[in-house]
Amino acid sequence: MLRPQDTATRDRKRLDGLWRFALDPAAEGRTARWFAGPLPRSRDMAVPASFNDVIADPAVRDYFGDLWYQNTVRVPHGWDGRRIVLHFESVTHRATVWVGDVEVASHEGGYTPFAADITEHVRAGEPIRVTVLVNNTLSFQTIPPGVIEDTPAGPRQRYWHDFFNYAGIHRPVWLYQTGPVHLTDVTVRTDLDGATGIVEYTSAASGSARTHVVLRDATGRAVAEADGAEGALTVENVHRWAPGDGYLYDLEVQLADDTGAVVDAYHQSVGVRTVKVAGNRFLINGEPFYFTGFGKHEDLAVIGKGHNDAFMVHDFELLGWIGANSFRTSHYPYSEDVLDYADRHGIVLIDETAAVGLNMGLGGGIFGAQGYTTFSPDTVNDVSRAVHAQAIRELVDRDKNHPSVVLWSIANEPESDTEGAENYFRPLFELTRELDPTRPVGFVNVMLAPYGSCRVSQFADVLMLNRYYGWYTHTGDLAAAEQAWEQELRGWASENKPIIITEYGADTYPGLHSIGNQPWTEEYQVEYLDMNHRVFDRIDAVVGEHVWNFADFATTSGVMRVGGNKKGVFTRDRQPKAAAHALRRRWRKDT
Ligand code: GCB
Repeated sequence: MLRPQDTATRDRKRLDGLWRFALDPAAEGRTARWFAGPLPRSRDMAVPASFNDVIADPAVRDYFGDLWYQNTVRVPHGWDGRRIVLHFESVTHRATVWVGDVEVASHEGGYTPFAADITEHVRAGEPIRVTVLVNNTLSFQTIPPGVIEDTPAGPRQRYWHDFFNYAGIHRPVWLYQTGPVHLTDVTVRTDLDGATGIVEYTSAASGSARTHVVLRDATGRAVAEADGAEGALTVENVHRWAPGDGYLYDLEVQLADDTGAVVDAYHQSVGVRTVKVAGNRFLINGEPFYFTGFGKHEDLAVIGKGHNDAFMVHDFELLGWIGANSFRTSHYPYSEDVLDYADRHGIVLIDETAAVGLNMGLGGGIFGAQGYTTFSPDTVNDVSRAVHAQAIRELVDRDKNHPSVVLWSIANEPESDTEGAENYFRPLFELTRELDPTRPVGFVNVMLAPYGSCRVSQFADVLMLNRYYGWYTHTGDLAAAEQAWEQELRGWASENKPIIITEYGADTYPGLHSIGNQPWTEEYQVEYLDMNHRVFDRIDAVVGEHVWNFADFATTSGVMRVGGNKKGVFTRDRQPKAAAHALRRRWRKDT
């Protein structure tokens, strides 16, 4: 799906701002046709934002079920005769959309875009009522999974992931126009032959038209051109996209009618680079790459998972300050603005689906919901896998052209030591490779499936390990942790695959100090990270270290969490803990 753009032939209008908003605890709105008029009992809600923390009411914060958004917007008067599309970058976790009284779209999955051609239902220059029914419940057949339990106090939403179940319209909403004959897809794949860059492209259009492409460098100079819906362009003395050097070419794809008039134009940025796994090395442009950085979250005070440009830029500034060259979009696809920014600034991404918490073994202590079998006909089953497969398709479709994305992570910490897990994951790895043969594929392994017992890592090109030696085990005893960790890691290293430590971290209450290395203090976080780094530096197969987490973040309440998950190296409002300075000394060669 092409992201809306302003081009020579296309215009877009952003529908962000204040929308009307109403909860629907009795799930009556659909039958009562709330979309057919002004939403009853509505209040204001900001878009984009999670609704949960905007309103000062715990019942709203923890609400699960149906909820409604509505806005009245005017279709630009100049769009007469054009094809008009309504596009949502993400609505969490599912949505049904009406324009006026007509249902125009339905989408499952909270982190990927969807759109509806609404040409027939609107007129240029006139207002339209856009109503969105959002539902934020999680079940065994959703990604991520959850369950609604009947308790003596009433139904409760449980889930097995350690971040707050923020929901709502999280990213921009657009109206845009194209001509009736328009591009529907563009795919680019790049390669290098010495100093020559190769850009293979494929485009798809809604009708018959002639396709012409022009590749321009960053100064706007045309460096290659071709005719045809697909082909390969070569660029002599190519400026490669590389970590720290987000050099982008611009591929303009044009459709022309019989008279030669351009009827559609779309711009696809292109970073020319290669990614490959060779033995235990991770190669970008043929050079071994070592990942430094974090697992992050889309998580902010008040707006929750709502996208915010100022915080996005600030987070990337902090990544630069600390010397991080990469991060993982834990635990779901991030805003496309983040992906674009990473492309432009040469930040490397591990791109993850929202398949987090496919592991009922993680119930104990943190998440509450216990006593379930992960893979079974009544829990995570074939239907769940089909939903997971669709989430992978939508992720690859959305992010396939981003040079920053070097590795797909198809799940975080699923159960992976059982036959059920092996059967569940085999086809999902095959699917991902089929969708994108150019990038390595992996998943993130959990401590409950240590070296020797994991049955899913056999499918992965890269081993991604989350380990908390010195935190969840050997708590406070870093010497014992160091031994145990090294022993396990040496086992994994014998598999001759690159290993990225995708999580290691210690909860740290900012301002808490001790001489005696007490867990939760700033000193302990520094010592804990140092211990991990000693282990990594002794093992050649380790090609990356992503600290958990970039910043403190909101999660479900529980005795293991003090005001959220405090493993951030920065606080939730982005102030550095002592560990941030320590990491900066390790990661920035120039300090
Ligand atoms: C993990 C999870 C992450 C949690 C983290 C923790 O293994 O992948 O989502 O937040 O541990 O802090 O426990």
